[in-house]
Amino acid sequence: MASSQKNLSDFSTAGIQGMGSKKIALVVSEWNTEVTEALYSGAVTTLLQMGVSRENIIRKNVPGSFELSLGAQWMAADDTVDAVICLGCVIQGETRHFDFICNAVAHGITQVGLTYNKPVIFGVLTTDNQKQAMDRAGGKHGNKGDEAAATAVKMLMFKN
Ligand code: DLZ
Repeated sequence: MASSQKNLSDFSTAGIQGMGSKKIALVVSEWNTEVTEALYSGAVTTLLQMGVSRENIIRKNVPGSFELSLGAQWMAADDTVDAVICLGCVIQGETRHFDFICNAVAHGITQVGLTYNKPVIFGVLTTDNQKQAMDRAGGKHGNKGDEAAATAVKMLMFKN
């Protein structure tokens, strides 16, 4: 289903418990900051709503989405971190850079989760333009940051 047909901020919190002791790392890309700051804001709000303590939410920035995988790996290697949320926004340009970055970050983030056996969440928007991104960063299609945070929590519930 396309994200235009599902509001990204529409999810159930039923049955969520035990998040007070969980430590969540957010790795945030500095490219397209208007979008990634909105994703970050949504993710933090959702984590707090789901019972994660403010002091257990940590943030690290990386220069661009390509660096999210390594940033996530450094966070996942910390035994005190229970889950990592990667937030980025890759917007289609005139060159094939878009494809290389999207493929690399999707593959890299997947690998980190499997290697460290903990949730490493793909909160990365891959859009044709800025408007599509803003529509998914708190706009008419909700907020990918909210969805990424809820996904991290649901995966932690699955594991426990
Ligand atoms: C170079 C680049 C380009 C063209 N576009 C984006 C983008 O839309 N979103 C993003 O997060 N990063 C972009 N980058 C930067 C790369 O992710 C990376 O930081 C640089 O290529 C340096 O490795």
